[in-house]
Amino acid sequence: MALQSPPPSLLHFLEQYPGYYIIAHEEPDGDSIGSQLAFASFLRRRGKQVILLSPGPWQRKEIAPYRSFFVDTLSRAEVNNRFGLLVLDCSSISRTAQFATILVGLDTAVIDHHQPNGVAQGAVQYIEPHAPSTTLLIQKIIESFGETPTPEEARHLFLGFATDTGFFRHLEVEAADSLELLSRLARKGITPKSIYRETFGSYSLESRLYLARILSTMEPYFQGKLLITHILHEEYQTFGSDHRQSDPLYQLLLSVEGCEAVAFLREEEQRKTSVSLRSPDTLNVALIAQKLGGGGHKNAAGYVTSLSYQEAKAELLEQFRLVFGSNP
Ligand SMILES: [Mn+2]
Repeated sequence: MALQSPPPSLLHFLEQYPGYYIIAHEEPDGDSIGSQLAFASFLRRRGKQVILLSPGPWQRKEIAPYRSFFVDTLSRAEVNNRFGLLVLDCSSISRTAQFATILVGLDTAVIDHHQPNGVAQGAVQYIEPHAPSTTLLIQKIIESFGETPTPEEARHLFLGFATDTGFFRHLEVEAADSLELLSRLARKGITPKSIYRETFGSYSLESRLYLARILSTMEPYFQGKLLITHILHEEYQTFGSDHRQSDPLYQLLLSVEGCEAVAFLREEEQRKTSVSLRSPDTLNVALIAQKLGGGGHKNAAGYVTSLSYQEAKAELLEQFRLVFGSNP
C-alpha cells in the first residue's frame, strides 16, 4: 500500500511564512521528537526561522539528549503572529497541554499518522493513518521538495520510525513502502544497529525492577484473553519517573498463548489513571480507547481518565465484556 504524498497545500504552507512553531503531543516520544527535530533542521536549511515547542513531561530515555532544543513555556504576548504553526504526531493542539490556549489563532497545518478522534485541526492537513510513524511523513515532505535528509535528519527520522514500530515488529502491509523510505535513510549511514544501541541500551537496573514489579501484578480476565497489569499512585512515586520503559512489558504479555489484549493501568494521581492498551493481532483496541476519551491505533492505543485505578479497571472490564460477549 503506497503512502499518500503530502498535499500541495502543505508544500505551499511551508513556503508561505518566514518562520514556524513546531509542536507535538504531550508526553513526547521518539516519533514526535524525531519528527520535530528533522523538520526544524530541514526548514532552517530553507531559510526559515523555527521554534521547537514541547509541553513535556520528558519521561523517555531515548529522547532525553534533545530536551535542551525545545521551549516549554511561551506567553501569549510572545507569540509571533507572522509564524505558521505545525502540529505533528497528533491532530489537535488540545493534545499540547499548556500550549493549547496560547497558540490558538495561528495558521495551522497538521501532520499526523493517527486516525483523528473527532475533527482534525488546521486548514492544511496531511493525515495518513497507514503511515507507521510521523517521521516517514516528514521524510516524504523533504523528498517532495526534491531534497534528501542530511545524515543528522536521517538519524532523527530513523529514531521515530524505530520507536513507533517497536523496532519494526509492528509493521504490516505498509512495510514495503516504509522500508523503501528507510533504505534511503540507511544510505545516509543510519543503520538499525546504531539506532538500536542508542535507543534500547543503557537502561538502569531500577527500570528493570520496575518492569518486574508491574509484571507481578498481572491478572488474567476472560479466560486469559485479556491480561491486566497496573501500578498504583504511591508505587509510581517510589520508582521515580526516570527511564521508565514499558515496551518490553507488552512484548512479554502479548506473547502469552491465548492473549488477545493487554492493558496497563498507571494510577498517576489519586484521581488520574492512564490506560495503555495493546493487542497482538485483530482486536482493535483503538475503538475502546476512543470510547473512553482517547485514541491510537488498532494494536496500540490509550486514554487518560479522572478515575482511580479500581474504578478505571471496572470501566475497562465493562468495555471488554461488550467486546468478548462474556463476563470477566
Ligand atoms: Mn507517532
